[in-house]
Amino acid sequence: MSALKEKLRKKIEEWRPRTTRLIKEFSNVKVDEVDIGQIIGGARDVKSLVTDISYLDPFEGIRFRGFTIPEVMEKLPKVSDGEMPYVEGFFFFLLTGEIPSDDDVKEVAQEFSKRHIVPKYVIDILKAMPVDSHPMVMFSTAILSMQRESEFVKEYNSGELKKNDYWIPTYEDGLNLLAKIPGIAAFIYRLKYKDAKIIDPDPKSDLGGNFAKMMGINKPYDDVARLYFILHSDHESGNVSAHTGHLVASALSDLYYSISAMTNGLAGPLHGLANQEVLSWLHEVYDKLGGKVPTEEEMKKFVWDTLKSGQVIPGFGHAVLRKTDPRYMAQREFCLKHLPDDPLFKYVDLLFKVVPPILLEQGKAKNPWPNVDAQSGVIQWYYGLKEYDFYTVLFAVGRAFGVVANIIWDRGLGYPLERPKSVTTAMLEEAAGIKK
Ligand code: CMX
Repeated sequence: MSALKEKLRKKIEEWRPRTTRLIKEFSNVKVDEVDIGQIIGGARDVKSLVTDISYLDPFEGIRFRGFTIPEVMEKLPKVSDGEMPYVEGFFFFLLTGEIPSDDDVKEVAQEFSKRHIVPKYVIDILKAMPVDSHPMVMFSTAILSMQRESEFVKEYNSGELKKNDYWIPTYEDGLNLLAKIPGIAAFIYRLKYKDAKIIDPDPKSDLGGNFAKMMGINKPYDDVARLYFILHSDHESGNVSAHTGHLVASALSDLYYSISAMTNGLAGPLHGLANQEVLSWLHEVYDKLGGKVPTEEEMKKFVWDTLKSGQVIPGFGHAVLRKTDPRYMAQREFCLKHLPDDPLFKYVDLLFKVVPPILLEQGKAKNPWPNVDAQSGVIQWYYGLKEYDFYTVLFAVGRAFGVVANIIWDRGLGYPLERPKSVTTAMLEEAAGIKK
């Protein structure tokens, strides 16, 4: 057993009695109430999920295993010739809650390296897909096609697998999958946009460095990849992608089904696709103004025109956050350091100034501040990744690290099938005292 798996076994076994005790002795304790607004309104704020991997405070933003983004960036082991932590170390941290040593990072890197080869049939499937397939469809299909590899399914079907051990083959599926998805993403990119000129992986390089190499983008894109995957990894469990992954896995569907489903949830314009939408929206302004940086007044007019046409301003607002997303701020800091004079960053910077007061004046959005998606595309664009319908695939690679870690723990703690109750409209009317 690898050191990480052994550590995880110990942690899960130590943690399990806490969950068991809560369910056995305190099942009837109320932690929340639900009103009609929440039932019709997408279960907003209903406390009905549990995860110890990240927590999202509406005003502070995300904490991964108790640490803010700046703390994670400061504490985790960094690549010697870069500014960002290893994704491998970050995954160790998500799984265990411990800051990894250099040896821990090395072990995860070795695990990924020995599992990185993408089966040939996946390559054939991707090549056979219509050229205008969205990269998210290709990514999700590639993941789903590998379901036949599932160790969980093999062990479950053997009839020998005990419930307390469900997490073990899930862990194997998780590592197998995470090791392959950066290569699958890069393959899709090169196939679709670079005349199928595929670049071989460098299994000796860390995950971020290898990804940059396979994408064919020079330094510091390796650091951009590390930053991007870490920031997008987890945002507690209620967001559409994480929740979908958890929900599908709760039926004991394996990780290939769950992560493919997670990807499909992420592909919506109100969620991960917003980063693509931000860039296409910014380019509308860019083209209209012939590339010149708009004045504040011109930008305000563009924002109002978008709102008046009934569209949302992509990259702004959030279902939980009530302040500027710290993931936005981390990327903004990166931009201020590495691309302060980039014209598109100037657009984004201007939007940061003009959009919140306009959304406040319009009075609909509960949170007028920017989210992660408002800032991420501009960095990709700057480093030459200009095909913005690919951006959500990058988000999905990152999100998979968080969702895999969560599902391994779900299985370790024996969380059951998810099955909320629905009611009819007539029942709600009756509860509201509406007379027919
Ligand atoms: N532009 C215009 N209107 C907005 C808005 C925005 N950026 N954000 C919210 N609103 C509107 C909503 O559409 C809603 O309008 P209606 O009452 O007419 O339906 C109203 O304000 C209230 O919405 P809310 O409670 O503030 O927001 P929700 O929790 O319903 O939705 C979100 C959250 C993110 C979907 C929404 O803010 C939005 O559509 N933002 C733009 C898309 C975006 O950036 N998504 C990415 C989020 C981060 C991620 O998951 O990747």
